[in-house]
Amino acid sequence: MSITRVTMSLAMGSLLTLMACTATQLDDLPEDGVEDTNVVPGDDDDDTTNPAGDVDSDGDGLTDAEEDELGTDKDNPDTDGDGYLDGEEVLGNTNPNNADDHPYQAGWTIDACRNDVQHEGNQLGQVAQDFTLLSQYGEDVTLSDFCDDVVLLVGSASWCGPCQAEAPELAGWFDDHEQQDLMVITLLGENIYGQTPSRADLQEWAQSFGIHHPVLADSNFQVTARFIDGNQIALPTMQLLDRGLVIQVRDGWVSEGQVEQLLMP
Ligand SMILES: [Ca+2]
Ligand SMILES: [Ca+2]
Ligand SMILES: [Ca+2]
Ligand SMILES: [Ca+2]
Repeated sequence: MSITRVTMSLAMGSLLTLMACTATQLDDLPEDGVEDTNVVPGDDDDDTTNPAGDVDSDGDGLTDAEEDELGTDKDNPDTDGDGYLDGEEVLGNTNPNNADDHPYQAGWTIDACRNDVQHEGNQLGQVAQDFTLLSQYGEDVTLSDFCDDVVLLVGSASWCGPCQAEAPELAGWFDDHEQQDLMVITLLGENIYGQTPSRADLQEWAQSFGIHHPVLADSNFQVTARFIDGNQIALPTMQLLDRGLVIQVRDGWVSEGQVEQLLMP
């Protein structure tokens, strides 16, 4: 219980700092021409005459008025009890009223377009079909969450030598380009015994190769196979999706140069 409290107060502290910075930097010019010296978290107006107009009773980064609109509890900083503050969830594009929907532990950014993606199919030029699979953190990861990223999907298996050989290089691509909105997703179809990977198998793969991107259990290669013509899968497979999840390379070889080209503004 004490650990939970410490974590909560730390998270709250950093969120409040963030909110305060945002308010200071993004405020519109004050109507009365006097800069608001009374900037508090959740106070996004510039008046000094009515600072109580935007009260944040529970200190979660959302004003009481905003919480009324969202249907969250203005006296509870974490309405759905998933460990993430209401304000933190709104900033992170997750639902503060649904405990199953929350930011990723690893900090992978969830894009605002996640609920607006129109999935088409798995051919070149189409918006890839969605999937949700277990990650090395024991969480479900959904492709749509990265709708505003360039996404590289890599089909692999624990027993696959060439997959092992390229894994550290791909881990480096992600680390080098994460800030430019690259997401690399490893789809692990089987463990070394040819079985569906457990969470421990996913963790082992990630730790062995210094991977910070999602490593997902793709039971029986179900997602990997969507992009393959015929019955034979030659591992590793690579699919490159542009922003909007539009398929640019389907079951082909992808170079870092190709990835960088898509990342260019
Ligand atoms: Ca609040
Ligand atoms: Ca609240
Ligand atoms: Ca929450
Ligand atoms: Ca939630």
